[in-house]
Amino acid sequence: YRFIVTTQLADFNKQVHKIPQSIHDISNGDHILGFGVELAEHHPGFHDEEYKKRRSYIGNLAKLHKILFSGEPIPHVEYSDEEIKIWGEILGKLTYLHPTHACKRYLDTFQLFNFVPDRLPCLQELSEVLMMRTGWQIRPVAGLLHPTDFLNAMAFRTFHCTQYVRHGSQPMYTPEPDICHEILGHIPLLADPEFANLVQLIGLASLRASKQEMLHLTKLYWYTVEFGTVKERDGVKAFGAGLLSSFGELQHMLSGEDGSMPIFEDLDPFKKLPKMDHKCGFQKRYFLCENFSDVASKLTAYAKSL
Ligand code: TIH
Ligand code: FE2
Repeated sequence: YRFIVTTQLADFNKQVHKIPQSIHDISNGDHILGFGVELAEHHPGFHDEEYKKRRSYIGNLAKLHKILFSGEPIPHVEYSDEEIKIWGEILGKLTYLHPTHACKRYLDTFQLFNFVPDRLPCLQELSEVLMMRTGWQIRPVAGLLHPTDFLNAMAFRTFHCTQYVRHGSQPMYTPEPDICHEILGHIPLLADPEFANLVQLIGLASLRASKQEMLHLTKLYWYTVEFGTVKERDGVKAFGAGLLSSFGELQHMLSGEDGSMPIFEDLDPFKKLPKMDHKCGFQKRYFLCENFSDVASKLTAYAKSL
């Protein structure tokens, strides 16, 4: 009997990754993808050695952080004047565009955080606000985390956030997440109970997902939490964090000011979704939802089918 159980388990573990039982089973440092310290050639910081050094310093702080073991707070980063200037510039531009481009629920939760241009908030204080409002917590990460770890952590209401600041040469769009994207894109809506549940749903569905299902869930995450749009009375609004944190992409969403008007489509979680791309600039298509409960019921239906 023991033999059978063990072999079955071994087979099972071959098909799917090891299922984490808690956030402690998920590493924030073992599977960093893409950029990390090795920036790709098209990255705005590719030729900037000082910038790369700064990122690896901040990234290493995140790697050393042990979540909740001994209740260790998220490492504090002393941001330079230049980094704070980039944050302030992004905040200023976005607060000008959000009233017309961001969804109502984002505008409401945004008010909870008194973001000011001359101070870059620390992740620890934001994590505490989320914990009080929705039971979510932030965990620092050195760069883009492997989707399996990233999605699995969402099952435990844990959101991995980068801590470095984007390169100053292109503040209005960066091809990868940075702390401005995390704070201005993700954090406010994670304080909204309905949205917070919807994000956790993707995480829960990912716990026992096969490789193929994981890729599909990553796309569902991508086209909702990162680049989702919603119909409101006065037009299409953004709820995806990749839109909300990028002045350039928000403008593109509504005006296609670069000459390429994006396509809007209904989201069908059972259909094959387009390949994800964030290295070639703005998205070419966005999925348009009715409201958060529409997104949640679509995701629930798909999760139940797994
Ligand atoms: N493009 C976003 C920004 O400029 O804020 C960051 C990213 C979100 C998702 C992928 S890259
Ligand atoms: Fe993101």
